Amino acid sequence: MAGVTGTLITVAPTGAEHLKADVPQLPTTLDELVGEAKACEAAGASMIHVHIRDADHRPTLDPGRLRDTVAALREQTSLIVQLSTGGSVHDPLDARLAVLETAPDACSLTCGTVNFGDDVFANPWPFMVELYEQARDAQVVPEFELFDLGHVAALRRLLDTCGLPYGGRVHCDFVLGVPGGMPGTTQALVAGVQGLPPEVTSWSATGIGRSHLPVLAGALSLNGHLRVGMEDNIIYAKGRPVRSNAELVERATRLATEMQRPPLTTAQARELLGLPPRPA
Ligand code: KMH
Ligand code: ZN
Repeated sequence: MAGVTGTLITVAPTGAEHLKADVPQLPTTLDELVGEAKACEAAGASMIHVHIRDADHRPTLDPGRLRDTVAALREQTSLIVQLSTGGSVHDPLDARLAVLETAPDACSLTCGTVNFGDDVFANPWPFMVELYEQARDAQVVPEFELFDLGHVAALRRLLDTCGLPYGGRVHCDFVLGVPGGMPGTTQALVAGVQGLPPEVTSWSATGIGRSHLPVLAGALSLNGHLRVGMEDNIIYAKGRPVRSNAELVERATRLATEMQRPPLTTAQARELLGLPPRPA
């Protein structure tokens, strides 16, 4: 996009899949999440993709907790706050829509149903349209999540049906390597990028698990933006677990900088996504 050069780094610190008992360093409390968010902003992230947990560290879409989380992140960071409307595979569609009532800057919007390991991540067409329209009414910028090549075609249909989202920009994120979706390969990423509608103004990519680094490298070489974080990957290197989200952001910053596309500031990222400047 003219005027904004550099790399948008999104951090997805928690997700809905890993268990705290298995991954104690996963940020599941509000304090842990805000601490990680601050460290990730200092390391080069400009957007945070947020899933929250309840007092027992289980995924929740509780509106009160979501509101408190948005408020705390706004107060203590200048990160763009993107709430997940995907939740966990067990969340009902109405609870996922209600996320928009908690006043985030941005939200995820997955462009179709996909097998998700042994489960199904349901995103029926009428739900996608409803989420799209409610996000526009609430002045929330959607990020279109593309887990499969069919999702790229569904994004085309969504833009034809509903027009441009709030902010007038179209940003999407490839999530590759979910068992059931597109594989985490450069070939799959290239196929996805080649199929993007011309209205798309920016895209990022993330690879699940062992595809994290190959997808990151592929995205950088294709001029894409990056998403990293423990939602997607808990192994830093062979035999070495991730210690914190910040170290994944630090690595992405190093690689993007070497590729002559250093991280965007949060103000630049807001411009890229069509968000108004943060109130002073
Ligand atoms: N947890 C996955 C079932 C999103 O955040 O919008 C869905 C997901 C996508 O993580
Ligand atoms: Zn997510």
